[in-house]
Parts: sequence; structure tokens; C-alpha cells
Amino acid sequence: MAAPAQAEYYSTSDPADANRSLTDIRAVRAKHGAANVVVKVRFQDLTRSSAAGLSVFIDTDRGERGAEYVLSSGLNDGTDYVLTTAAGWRGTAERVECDYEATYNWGIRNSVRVRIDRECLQRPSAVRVSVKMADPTDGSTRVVDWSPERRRWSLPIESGLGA
Ligand SMILES: [Ca+2]
Ligand SMILES: [Ca+2]
Repeated sequence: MAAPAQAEYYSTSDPADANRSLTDIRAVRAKHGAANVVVKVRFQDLTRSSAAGLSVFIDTDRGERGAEYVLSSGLNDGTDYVLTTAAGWRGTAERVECDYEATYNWGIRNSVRVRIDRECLQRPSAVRVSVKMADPTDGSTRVVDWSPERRRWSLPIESGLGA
């Protein structure tokens, strides 16, 4: 008998290594279910007036260098977010028209939850994720924090039944 399929998870903590920014990344969790990829990023302190930005890179093709998709978002109240294809480690101007959303938990939970329908990603069997915070989003004095490391991927997360 086959074992029941499970949603596959990835979870890591991140050190307090970017403490010149309130949005120092402290944890990343990801879940790859039958329908969605969900990535949750927890920060030291997420405020509605944040000037920082977040990039959630998604790898769906290990044979191609860098990311295939990136969700880019601000972290302030009222921010926009967009899912585009990626070339290497940069987003392109090519928006992916599909079902995805980002939700922001300012205050106690200090987290952002990104949900991307697997159809957006052409239903990959596995994904890897990498998360980058930049505060502010550009400029010479910005603070940058990556998880797990700069331009490094999580372990592969295979699709399961949950999410
Ligand atoms: Ca950190
Ligand atoms: Ca890739």
C-alpha cells in the first residue's frame, strides 16, 4: 500500500542579522500543496509605514540558473504586489495573469503570506524558494536580508495534497 501523500513543507529560521532594518527576516515557511504554493515570511517588526520591499523568488526549473518567477511587493499598508516571470535573479516586465495574493499581518504577527496557485507556475512537481528583503527598496544605504542566503535556494519542496 502506498503511503498517503503529504503536503510538503519547508521551514527555516533566520538570524537577527539585519537589525538596522525593522523588517529583518526572522523566519520563512513554505508549503507546496496540490493547488497552491504558500510562503510565509516573518519579520522582526512589520509596520504599516515600512519603506521596505520583499521579493519571493520561485525556482521551478533547476536546470535554468536563478528563478523562474518572482513575487515583488512593498511592505506598507496599501502596497501593490505583482507576480512576474524572472530571468536569473531579476523579475521581468512579464506579469503572470493568474490567481495569487499577498496578505499582510502588521503588528503582532509581523508576517506576510504569499499564496500562488500552482497554475501560475505551470504546475511544477517541486519548487525551491528564496526570499529577499530590501529596506528601503533601493538606494545606497539600503539594508538587504536574504533567506536562506543571498541567491541560495531552500531545499526542494514537492507538491502534496494540502494547501
Ligand atoms: Ca535575518
Ligand atoms: Ca531555475
